[in-house]
Amino acid sequence: MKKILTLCMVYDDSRILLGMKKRGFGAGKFNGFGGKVQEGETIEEAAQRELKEEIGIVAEDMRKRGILHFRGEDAEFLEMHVFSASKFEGEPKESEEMASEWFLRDSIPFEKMWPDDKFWFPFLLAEKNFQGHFLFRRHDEILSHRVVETVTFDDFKKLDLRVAKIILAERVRGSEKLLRLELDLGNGEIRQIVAGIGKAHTPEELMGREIVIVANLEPRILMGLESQGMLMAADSVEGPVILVPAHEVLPGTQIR
Ligand code: 6OG
Repeated sequence: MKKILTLCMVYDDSRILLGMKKRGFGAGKFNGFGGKVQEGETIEEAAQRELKEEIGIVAEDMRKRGILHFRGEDAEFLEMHVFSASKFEGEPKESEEMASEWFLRDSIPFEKMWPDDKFWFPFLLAEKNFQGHFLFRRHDEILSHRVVETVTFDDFKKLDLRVAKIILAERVRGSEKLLRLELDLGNGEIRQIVAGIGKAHTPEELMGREIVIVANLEPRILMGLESQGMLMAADSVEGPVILVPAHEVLPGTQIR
């Protein structure tokens, strides 16, 4: 069963407010403020309620910042919704559950906090939204983790991703990895890109194939050649491997 939890971090330009949990889950650790979402309330309402219950303040500018997924080897699953706030009504006070304390942003007591915190705090404090996946052994050891900044759909739409057909491929003299490609983008548009895929691919096998490129990347000079875009490739032990459409489509087709 997946448990949904909230966590609200209160901080300003120089300090962050942390609570020392006195009892229950996470006792003895510093953390933000939060708890379980109850039946009939939204996740945002739960975040506000917990903040009020634990230290008696009401956030005026609470914002959703990220979701962290925790898996344990026993398959228990926690989904923690992280919020932040910097303006609030009331004075933080001690409750039977929590005692709070301000820390300077450059002396956060990570050694007395949950081990995942040091991985996502940099995103939080840099005002970036994030998502993370953690695999835990028991509750104290992280076996693997991945935290990334989330992008909005509008951010994504800024990328002009297109299918391009390779009409020429050759090795760049003096480089083991670089290939120079000429690409057909449809409507008579021909582009040159320089790509580091020469370990996993030979020029011969690439001729006539379709690939995916970021077509609106700022041009770059590599080994004296202008690269007018970037192809998409997946890292592998033999080097980057190209991504291709499953069926042939018209050169220049937009990807969305
Ligand atoms: P109660 O169930 O006691 O609320 N919490 C975690 N916080 C961090 N930073 N890392 C974790 O790693 C956590 N697991 C739980 C969510 C528990 C509070 O503890 C947080 C809740 O705010 C595993 O009401």
